[in-house]
Amino acid sequence: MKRDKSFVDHIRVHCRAGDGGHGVVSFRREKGVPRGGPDGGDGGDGGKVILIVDENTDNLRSFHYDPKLLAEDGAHGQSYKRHGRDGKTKIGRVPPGTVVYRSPAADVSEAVQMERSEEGVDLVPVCDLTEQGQEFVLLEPGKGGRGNFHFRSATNQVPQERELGTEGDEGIFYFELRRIADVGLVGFPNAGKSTLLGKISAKQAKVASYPFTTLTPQIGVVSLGKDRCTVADIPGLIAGAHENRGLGHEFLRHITRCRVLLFVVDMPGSEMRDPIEDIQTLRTEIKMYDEDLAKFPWMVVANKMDLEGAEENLEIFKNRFPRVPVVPISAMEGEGLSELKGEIAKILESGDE
Ligand SMILES: Nc1nc2c(ncn2[C@@H]2O[C@H](COP(=O)(O)OP(=O)(O)OP(=O)(O)O)[C@@H](O)[C@H]2O)c(=O)[nH]1
Ligand SMILES: [Mg+2]
Repeated sequence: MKRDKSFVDHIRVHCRAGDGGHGVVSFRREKGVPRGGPDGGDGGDGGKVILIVDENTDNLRSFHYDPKLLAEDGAHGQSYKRHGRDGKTKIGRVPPGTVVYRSPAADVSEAVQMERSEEGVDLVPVCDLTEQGQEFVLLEPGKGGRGNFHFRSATNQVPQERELGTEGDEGIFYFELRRIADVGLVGFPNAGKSTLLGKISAKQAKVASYPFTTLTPQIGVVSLGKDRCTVADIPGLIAGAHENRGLGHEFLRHITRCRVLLFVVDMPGSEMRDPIEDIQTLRTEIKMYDEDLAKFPWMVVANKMDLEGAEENLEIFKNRFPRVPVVPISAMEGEGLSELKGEIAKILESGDE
């Protein structure tokens, strides 16, 4: 697992609920009473760590600057049976679509070591925060201990006992933003993804960018008859992406945040590019990165059908991959786009169930 400070859609956060305050041993002091009864108060409870979904927060940037959620400890008890103050709850505001994982690491340095290790980190999914206002208690706090006032009895007027507060839960978590669009356009540089998105995006609907990373995938709204969907233009992948070549992991992470994948290939190809090889490389990259990602519904968009050699290559391609759905288009000339939208609607429906 890689982390780069410029990417704030994926971040390690050190979280700690507050410890409970200790109960105390104390005895009343009053004029004329040489030895008063026990009056040691209880410690306060620690503060919880809570995550709240807030749609006004559209990224995890605040955690980039301050990757911690540390709640306050409960205060210790005091004499006169005074209860220690409870620690304040720490609230983290996250955008809808935040998925939280817990690392087995006990502290930040161990987590960093695990990230760098060959085996990677076995993260445990903790919660998937989707609804505006949704709250999730990430960490439970420690309880305050009882003061000696509680330990008085008929036989023991001067109890020296008290309880210590318990420790709050602590851990290393990863917050990740999920789902940037319904459909992801995947392909090598220059395949025509941006051209295609420009052509199929609804004219009025503003094509929003997704500004949370340096890669800035563009998101377009595409109308499909009475439905609409969002389509993300993910910058071109290159071979070796799963090993993180050319920011590969960042591309691939965006891809995991779509529901279905459209592989855009340059069908006429060139001396450098062969559509069959391209698809094989792209599929391999995806599979090597994440087996689950390889199971996403997908199809091929055969682009640049207006160019010479495209038809012949398309035949060869279909023979080579008889079971892969292929839609031939020319993004530039606007050919085949309504057929393509029909296929997008179908594949989205199939992935719906
Ligand atoms: N002839 C022809 N050229 C096309 C077609 N679609 C795109 N192009 C051209 O191919 C080049 C690359 O198109 P882009 O849309 O920028 O490609 P891209 O996949 O977004 O590339 P990256 O952003 O680098 O990954 C541009 O010069 C386009 O004009 C097409 O259908 N036919
Ligand atoms: Mg582009």
